[in-house]
This record gives sequence, C-alpha cells and structure tokens, in this order.
Amino acid sequence: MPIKDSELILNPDGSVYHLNLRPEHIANTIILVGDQDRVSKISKHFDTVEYSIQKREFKTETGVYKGKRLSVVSTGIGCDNIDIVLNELDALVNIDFETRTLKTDLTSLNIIRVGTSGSLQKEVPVDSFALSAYGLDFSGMLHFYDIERIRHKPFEDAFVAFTKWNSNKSHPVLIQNSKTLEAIFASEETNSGVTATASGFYGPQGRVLRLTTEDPILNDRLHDFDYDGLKVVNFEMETAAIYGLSALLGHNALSLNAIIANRATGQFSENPGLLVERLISYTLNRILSL
Ligand code: R1P
Repeated sequence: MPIKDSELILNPDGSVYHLNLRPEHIANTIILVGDQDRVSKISKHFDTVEYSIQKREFKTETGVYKGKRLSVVSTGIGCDNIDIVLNELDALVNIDFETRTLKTDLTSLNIIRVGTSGSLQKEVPVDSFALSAYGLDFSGMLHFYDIERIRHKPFEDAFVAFTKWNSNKSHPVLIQNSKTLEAIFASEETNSGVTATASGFYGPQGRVLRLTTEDPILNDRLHDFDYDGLKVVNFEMETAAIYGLSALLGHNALSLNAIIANRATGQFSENPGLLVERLISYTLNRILSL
C-alpha cells in the first residue's frame, strides 16, 4: 500500500516536507549539528559543495571532503526536531518517492552529531570532548514508538529508583550508540559515558533563574548515579532521540559534544567557538576512516 499524501508529505518539487531535500541531495554519511550557523563551519572544510538549502532551522550542505561525500544537516534544538530530521532522512534513502513504498534494499546511514553540551562531572572539564556511549532520554518523544527491543530497562529502573524520579515526568529511556562508529571516533581525547537528553534548557536541566524546579537536587543525583561504572557525563537536548530513532530505523549513530559548560563547577568556556572548531576538525579527520 502506498504511503498516503498526508503521512509522507512531499513538496511540489518532489522534496521531503521539512528538510526540502530530494533523495539525490544527501550522502550516506551525515553530520548533524544543532545550530544552522555550524553547517558552514563544517562545509568550509569541503573540497566542493554540490548542494545547499535551508528551510526553517533545517539547513543542509552536501559536498566532498578529501574525496568522501558528506552531508551536514542542522536540526535546530530539541527532540521534537530530531523526530522530523531522522524520519525524513530515512524516507529519503529508504522510501521510493515515486511509488510511495518501502524500497527492497534498505540503506543504513552513518549519522554523527557534532554538538555542544554541559558536563555534569568535575572530571569532564570545560573545553573537552564527550562521546555518548548511551543516550538517556528525558524528553518522552521515544515513548511514541515501539522501543521495547532497543531500550535498556535494568539501567532505567536503577536510575529511576536512585533519583526518586517523579512519575509525572516521562520515564527515562536508555539507548546505546553504534559500536562501529564508537570504535572510529573514540580516543584519549574523548570522555565516554551516558549523555542525558533533556526536554528543555532551563528547568529540565536544573537551571534556576526565577522558577523553582520540581526536583532541586536532580543534577546532584545525576552526578552521583553509577551503574556498574557507567556514569552520566553530560546534558544536552538531542542525542538520545538520535540514538533511539537510528536504532529503530537501522542507521548507525554516534554523538560527540564539545563541553562548553561545567554544571558541577559553574564554569563556562572562554572560547566555545574555538572548541567547536576543534571538535569539527577531530570529527572530519576520523570520518575519513568510514
Ligand atoms: C541549547 O543551547 C542547544 O545547544 C546544544 C543543545 O543540545 C541544544 O540543542 O546543542 P547544539 O549546540 O548542537 O544545538
């Protein structure tokens, strides 16, 4: 049965609804960034840029870096946007837009997030890199999918008990990265651990400006939680959603984050731009091994 017009929305030029891309416009290796202005900070390293487009916060540039075809796509902020980006990227490679049916041979994309993030551990300092061994979703977006086969319930249950997680909030979901990608991108420069993916920037990450939070000591509990040596290293807003949808759709995903803030010490990087540039160079270097 063809997928209905209302479910897979295509623009008049045949491009997918939000990303505004046609299948020929993307490479099989895709770097995701939050900030649309970070796209050109990556594509400026390319030998050539063959395609460039932006709709809303979703900016895409596809080109060749040292002989390897890559796309860079900005997601904007948050897991709601990741739902759009991951589903539309998957549709671009795995659904035939003419017949609106699933292709017989499915494609696995390599998806690497290059993001910014705040550390929860003193030992993971400002101006370092974090590599997400797992994403821990607090946003709730993944609960709208059938996630039973990809989540790690024993960790989640231990986490809920330890943090006295309020059941009015969405149940945390733990999802693993792609071990194949981790083997390529991990080094002594990366701090590995669990990345907590929040549903907001202020209250959901324990920031208090004028409003009190539901659990004032949540970040302390995140800091202290230890599951067989696995610690929650950092907070951001996309990784667990990327890991969850990639695992469900059969793509390989890895998240790398520049630690621009340390929530445990209260420090903020003096030059976050330079740190992001360093993470971009690090990522591009290693992407050539794919
Ligand atoms: C919040 O300022 C944004 O920055 C972080 C968070 O995940 C959130 O998207 O990542 P990016 O710099 O990749 O957007």
